[in-house]
Amino acid sequence: MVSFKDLPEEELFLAGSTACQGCPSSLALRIAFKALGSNTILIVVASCTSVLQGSYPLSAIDLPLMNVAFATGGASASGVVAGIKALAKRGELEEEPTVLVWAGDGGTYDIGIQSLSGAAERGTDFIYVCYNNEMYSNTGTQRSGATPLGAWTTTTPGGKAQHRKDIAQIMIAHRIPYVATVSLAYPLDFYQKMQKAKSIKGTKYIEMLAPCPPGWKFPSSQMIEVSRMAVQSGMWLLYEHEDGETRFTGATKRMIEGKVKKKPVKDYLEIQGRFRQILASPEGQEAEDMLESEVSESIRRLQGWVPEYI
Ligand SMILES: Cc1ncc(C[n+]2csc(CCOP(=O)(O)OP(=O)(O)O)c2C)c(N)n1
Ligand SMILES: [Mg+2]
Repeated sequence: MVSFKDLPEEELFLAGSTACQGCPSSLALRIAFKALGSNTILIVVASCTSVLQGSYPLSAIDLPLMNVAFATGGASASGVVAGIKALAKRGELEEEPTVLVWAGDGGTYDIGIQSLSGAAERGTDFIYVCYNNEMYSNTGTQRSGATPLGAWTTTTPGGKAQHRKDIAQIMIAHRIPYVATVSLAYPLDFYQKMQKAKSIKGTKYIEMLAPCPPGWKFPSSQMIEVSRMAVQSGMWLLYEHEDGETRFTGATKRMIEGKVKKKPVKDYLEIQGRFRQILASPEGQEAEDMLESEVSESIRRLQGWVPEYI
C-alpha cells in the first residue's frame, strides 16, 4: 500500500494556474504527474484544462504539452507515439516517455469517441484520462453524453431527460489491457491506478468523476465531499478491469461486500444545486427512483464481469 509519505515531492503542476477555486482537474493533474514523473508528454484535448494552464511562458504545467483539437485525443496520441517509436528505433531515446491524454467528458463521450476508439483498437501505447465533470464546462455548462438524468445544464433547463452513457464499459468492450475508474476523494487509489497504467503496454483508459463547483452549483470547499458522496451513493463506482475481469476497488468494494451501507442517491443529489429543479418538481421522485435503478443496473452489469472468488 502507498501512503502520502511515499508520493514524490517534485511538483510538475505548479502553483498559480488559472483554474477556478476547487477545480478537480487541477488537483487530479497534480496527482497524475506525481504518479507518472517528468518523462511524460501531455496531450490536452480542448476543455477547461486547455485554459487552466495559464499562458506561455507562465504555464502551470512543467511538462512537454500539446493542446489539440476537440475531436483528436486518440489520433494525436497515435501520432506522438509513432514519433516516439521511430526515435527509439534509431536509438535516439534513452527511455521512452509516457504519453498521457487529458480530456473532458465532452471530448471523450461525444466528439472524441471515434478517435479514442480507433487508437484503442490499434492498441496505441498511451494512457487516456477522462476527467468527467458531466457537462461542457469550459463553454458554460452545456449537457454532454455524461450528464446524468435530471441534471440542470444550460441546454437542459428542466433537467436532462436521458440517462448518461457508460463509456468505461464501451472501453472495456475494446479489450484494452486496463480500464479503471477513480475519485478524488480517494487520491491514493487514483495514484496507484495511474502507476499501474504506466507499467502496462497498450491503451489504458482511466476515468475520474470531476465535480465542478460552479457548474454543479455547490461551494468550492465541498469538492472532495461531493466526490466522496458520489461513491458512497453508488452514483460513481470504483473498479478496475484487467485480463478480462473486473474488480471493484476501495470504498465501492466495501459497499458491494456489505461492509458499509450504500447511501441513498438522494443524499448525493441534495448537496448540489443542479438537481434542485428536478427534486422540487412533480417528476422529482420518479427521477430519483430512475437514478437508483441506474445504480443497481450498473452494479449488476459489472458483477457479470467480477470473478466468483470475490
Ligand atoms: C470542434 C469544436 N467545437 C467546439 C469547441 C468549443 N469548445 C472548447 S472546450 C468545449 C467544451 C469541452 O467540454 P469537455 O470536454 O467536457 O471539457 P470541460 O470543458 O468540461 O473541461 C467546447 C465546446 C471546440 N474547441 N472545437
Ligand atoms: Mg466536461
